[in-house]
Amino acid sequence: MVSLEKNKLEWPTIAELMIPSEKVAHVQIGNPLEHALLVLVKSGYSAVPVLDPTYRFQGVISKTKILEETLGIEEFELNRLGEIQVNEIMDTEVPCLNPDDHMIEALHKLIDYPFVCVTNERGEFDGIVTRRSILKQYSKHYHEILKFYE
Ligand code: 4BW
Repeated sequence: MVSLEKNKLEWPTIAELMIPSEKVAHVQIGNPLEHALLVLVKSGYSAVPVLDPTYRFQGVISKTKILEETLGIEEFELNRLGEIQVNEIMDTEVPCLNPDDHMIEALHKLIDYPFVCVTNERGEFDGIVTRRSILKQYSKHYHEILKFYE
């Protein structure tokens, strides 16, 4: 919660801001692209986290990446969806956050990414922080400041 009491700003923690893992659509590294595309289409998200069987975060898979991979010279080769695994094409160069990071860390990372994964000290997946949640917090903060100086 944003509080201006005693002129001191209190920001929510990353743990308070994140969507917890049990509510995040995800796929596993060994899943075929066919399954990943099904999860992406059914959930309506353009990209979701990829986890290993021990629930560690490994990367991000997107609809765009899957479509790029299946685009042949003249047409989409949809038969390839069952032949390629998620870990072969997922993005691995993506930033992460820790649950005790400051919110400003999330803001910096969300400039370039629509969501950032939160992992604990063992690399296990805790959830995601989205652009939406950060924008909501900064909007709330802005209105609190306006009220404070009225
Ligand atoms: O199904 C949806 N429900 C709601 N309430 N909003 C949605 C949904 N799908 C998209 N949106 C909206 C959100 O504002 O469109 C934005 C862009 O979605 P995206 O990226 O391109 O699929 C959403 O912005 P956001 O909430 O800041 O989320 C940023 C990105 O985080 C999404 C998606 O890749 C990922 N994401 C969000 N919630 C997720 C999730 N991935 C897996 N599981 C979730 N629960």
